[in-house]
Amino acid sequence: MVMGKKKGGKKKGGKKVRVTFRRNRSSKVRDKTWTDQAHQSQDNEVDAVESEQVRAKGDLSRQRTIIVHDDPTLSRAHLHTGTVLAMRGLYADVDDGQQIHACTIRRVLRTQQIEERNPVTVGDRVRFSMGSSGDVDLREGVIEHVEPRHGQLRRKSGRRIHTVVANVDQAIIVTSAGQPAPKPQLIDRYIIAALAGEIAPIICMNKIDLDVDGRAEELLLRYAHLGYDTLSTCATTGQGIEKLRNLLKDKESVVVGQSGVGKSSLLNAAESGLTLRTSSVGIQNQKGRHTTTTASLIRLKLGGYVVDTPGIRSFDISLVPRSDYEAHFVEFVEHIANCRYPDCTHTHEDECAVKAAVAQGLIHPARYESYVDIFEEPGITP
Ligand SMILES: Nc1nc2c(ncn2[C@@H]2O[C@H](COP(=O)(O)OP(=O)(O)O)[C@@H](O)[C@H]2O)c(=O)[nH]1
Ligand SMILES: [Mg+2]
Ligand SMILES: [Zn+2]
Repeated sequence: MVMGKKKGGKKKGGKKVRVTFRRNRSSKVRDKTWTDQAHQSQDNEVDAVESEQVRAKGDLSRQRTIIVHDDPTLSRAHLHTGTVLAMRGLYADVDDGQQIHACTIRRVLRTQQIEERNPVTVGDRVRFSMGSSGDVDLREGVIEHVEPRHGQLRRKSGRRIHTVVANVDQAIIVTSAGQPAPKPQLIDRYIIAALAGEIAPIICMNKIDLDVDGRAEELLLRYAHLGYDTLSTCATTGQGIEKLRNLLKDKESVVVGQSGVGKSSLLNAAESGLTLRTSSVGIQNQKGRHTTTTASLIRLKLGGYVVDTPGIRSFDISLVPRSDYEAHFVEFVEHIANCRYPDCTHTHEDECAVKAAVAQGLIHPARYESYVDIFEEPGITP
């Protein structure tokens, strides 16, 4: 056990907490699995490391009571506060406002996180200790506590929950007019995930220079009509970058979207001096994923911060209850009450007011199709 020993004298301030441990958690197998996750991505896409295990029935078996030091006067006095900038394998880079510390995560905290489903992730506000005298490496911090979050973007990754980012106000959902071609359904998935995580979606159509037939602008307009903030940009010519800057200013944002749409290029264009790695289109289309591989938080000189994320090819939103999807298709909402069946899913039912609205041209057929596809297969993006 990692927990507790060194702080034996402070038990008075502790609180008893029931924690469920994974079976065989003390065996080497688990550690190996944990470490392996740092180097593998399971679902054939760029993936962050600090995914957490979703509890499967029978997967977790043992419960123990542990002491958690949660009395601020006793146990937090020695703790530092910081923000997680990036996750690197088993380490979190934590910025305390002055410098960046490589921190590990208290194992008992990880175990609690499995239960509470809140792993340490980019954007988290954390409290950490800097090694005590008994520690071998004094420069290494240990995250002891994660502050409650607002605005988080979560997805499913295999059997795990992957919290891509925490504590952001808005998600800039980037798509591109070409190379790669826009995937409207992926936009809708990101919108659902953002809204479910209490993040405001903004739709950005990048590589607008490749929009030869105006179809990308048309797609963007579809979202503008729904009331979303939209912008069309070209990272190479600077078109729309001023608007992007204004959107980012003094806000906490995450930039999401498929690999190769130009997320990193846009941020480089928006913030002078920023040099995020970008990929060449040629390499991008092959196997190369040599660019952004994990999410990273960047403080902006213009105010606020932004999290650049690796391209995620598909976005499994099965964490969001299916019955919530209708509420995240804003143009459906006014019709829902008129469906014949109160539990209408707007798929197979007759006398469905949403379907009627599609037929009347009040709802764009592509949005409706997207809804049905996502409803039927929340885990798969075609
Ligand atoms: N034509 C064009 N290419 C762009 C634009 N923005 C980015 N690119 C190119 O698209 C490729 C992928 O960009 P990158 O920023 O790495 O995409 P990311 O994976 O979303 O971060 C790079 O070769 C960029 O030079 C744009 O507005 N127009
Ligand atoms: Mg990138
Ligand atoms: Zn209906």
